[in-house]
Amino acid sequence: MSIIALALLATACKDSKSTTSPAELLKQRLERLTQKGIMFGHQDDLAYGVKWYMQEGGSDVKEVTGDYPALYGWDIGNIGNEKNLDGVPFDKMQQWIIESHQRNGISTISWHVFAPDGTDSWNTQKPIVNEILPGGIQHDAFNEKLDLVADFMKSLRTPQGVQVPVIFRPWHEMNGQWFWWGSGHCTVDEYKSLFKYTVDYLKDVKGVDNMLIAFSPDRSFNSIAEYLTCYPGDEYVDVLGFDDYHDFKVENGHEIVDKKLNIVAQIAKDKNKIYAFTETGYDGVKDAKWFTDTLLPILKSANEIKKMSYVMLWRNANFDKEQKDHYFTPYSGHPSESNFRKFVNDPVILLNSQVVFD
Ligand code: BMA
Repeated sequence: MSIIALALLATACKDSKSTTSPAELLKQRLERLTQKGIMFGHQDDLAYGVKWYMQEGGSDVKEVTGDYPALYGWDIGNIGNEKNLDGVPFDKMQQWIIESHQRNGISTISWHVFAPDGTDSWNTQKPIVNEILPGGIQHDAFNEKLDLVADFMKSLRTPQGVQVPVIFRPWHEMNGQWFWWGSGHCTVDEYKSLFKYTVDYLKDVKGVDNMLIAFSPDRSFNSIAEYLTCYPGDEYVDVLGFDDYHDFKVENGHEIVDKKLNIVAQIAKDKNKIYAFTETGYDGVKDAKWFTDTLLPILKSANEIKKMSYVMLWRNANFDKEQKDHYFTPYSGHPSESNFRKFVNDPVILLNSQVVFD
């Protein structure tokens, strides 16, 4: 090879290295980690738990298992204010995302959106989606919300200036009827436009390059085609997800969830995408063997089709502040504590210390 060719090759290698975005690096890391196991995640894990509130170092998962989760969920609903919709201060959320990244944890961010006119996510009285899309009366104000989201994403930087990559999961559970972007409150085309607009605006207009994008329908699908009804396209989605709580409460729930997660695994395999069980849990963990006897076999069954990236349990609402059965991982003293330890000790489940050396 001539000197010139070598120099060109060196430049090309250098360029490709310098242009790898934080999001792309996270994608590569997630792909590597699927070979190790399924990361365990928990919403708001560091912010509060069943019996504690906003204490540095707090984590119900750590209290019970001795280790932090590998993945954390956060929600930016109410962005632009001091605290999110569940009382988590945005500056603390930012700090926890950075700190957990520094110990190799990964964060995913959902968004229970308040429309610019104040309409909360669950208020489906009037159509909002067409009002925030281009041409709609709330469009400019919606862009300002997206500006806030972009600022938050960009603010995720270590003291050394390293950008922290996250998995952003906008417009989730669109096939349920409870959110104003959900089924029956906008058309499928409007939904797809909204999803694409959000991603394009954040990435192309605002230059956010530290987020992967997750697509997360709820349980209302029974086939690949149904799952993909609102899918905005391969170029818009990095992580295929699925949220399901309700199916666990019906007869044969185990088999129903198993079938649905297998569908997601199959699509991920066909599309060569990362996939995850993006939200689940059994409120109050009322079955003391739920983790090993219900959840684990479902995860393993999907994992046979294609290796899964993570499973995330929803938040542990604080007993003093909220309803008393809205928690999804056991706390110290809970009847399912030892079962949960058994679950996380299964070789396929990864906690924080198992994702350190990847
Ligand atoms: C729901 C509940 C609500 C919460 C919302 C956003 O599932 O936990 O209490 O406000 O998520 O986190």
